[in-house]
Amino acid sequence: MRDGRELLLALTDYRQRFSALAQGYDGSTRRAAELEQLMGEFSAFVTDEHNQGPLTALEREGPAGFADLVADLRTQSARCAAIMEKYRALDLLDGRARSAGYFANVESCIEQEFGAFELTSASKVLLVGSGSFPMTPLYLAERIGAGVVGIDIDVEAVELGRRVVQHLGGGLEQNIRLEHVPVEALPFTGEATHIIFSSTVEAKYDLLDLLHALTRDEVVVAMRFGDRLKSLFNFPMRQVDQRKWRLVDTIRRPEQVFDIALYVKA
Ligand SMILES: C[S@+](CC[C@@H](N)C(=O)[O-])C[C@H]1O[C@@H](n2cnc3c(N)ncnc32)[C@H](O)[C@@H]1O
Repeated sequence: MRDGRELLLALTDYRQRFSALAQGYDGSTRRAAELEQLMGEFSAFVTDEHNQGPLTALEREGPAGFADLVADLRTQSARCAAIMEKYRALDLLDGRARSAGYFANVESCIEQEFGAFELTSASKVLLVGSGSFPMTPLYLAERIGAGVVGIDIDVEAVELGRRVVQHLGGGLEQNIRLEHVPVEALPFTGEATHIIFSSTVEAKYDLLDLLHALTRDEVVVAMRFGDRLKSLFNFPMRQVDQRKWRLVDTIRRPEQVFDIALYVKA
């Protein structure tokens, strides 16, 4: 097991490597293998409970600059998660990867995502942070037949995402729409039966607050998040305004990089 000092060195090293890879993105897949390797290592790191003790000790001790290091590591790793999807999209579009198999790593999540609030082909799902490789919309459209609108603040992600959906074909494009539009300007927000927030969307709790006035009374929200060790990679769970939203379930997934909190209107 690492001690606090070793953990601090490991976090500093991860931040440096993520930051260099994020800055090095140039629209090509030159550094894709390097990033994939780092992301695999970091995912194992944030799901290894042995690292929790030293992290808690460090948080208690609070060495100079530690809070900034953690916040920056989260920002840089989130940027890299988005870049990973760009690499996947570019690989697929350039014929370097097969489409099958891409659904596999998110299936375990999506199947459990809404707990008792099941999705059907009549569901209308809004995904905030759809990314360049929109795995969640693809899965929901393909397996459940639900209609999905994904939005993203990154215009390149929306464009790549649209090309991926088009490329995969099979009628998926009829059920999936990807937009570079804020939630408050999207008419679909008022129709959605289910909303999913990607875990690496920093503004997700501010947006949830905003969405209360814009959504149907019976809407169910799945908030992907990561606390404790997982908050090195994910934006953590926050208190919500209890006059607006009620936490009805928390789905913990020890082996996966993020967990899911389910909210309904209070
Ligand atoms: C890498 S994940 C995408 C996960 C997704 N591909 C899926 O299918 O589950 C996060 C995405 O959220 C986007 N994002 C971050 N902040 C956002 C915001 N405030 N509104 C919309 N999208 C945001 C990022 O640009 C990034 O593409």
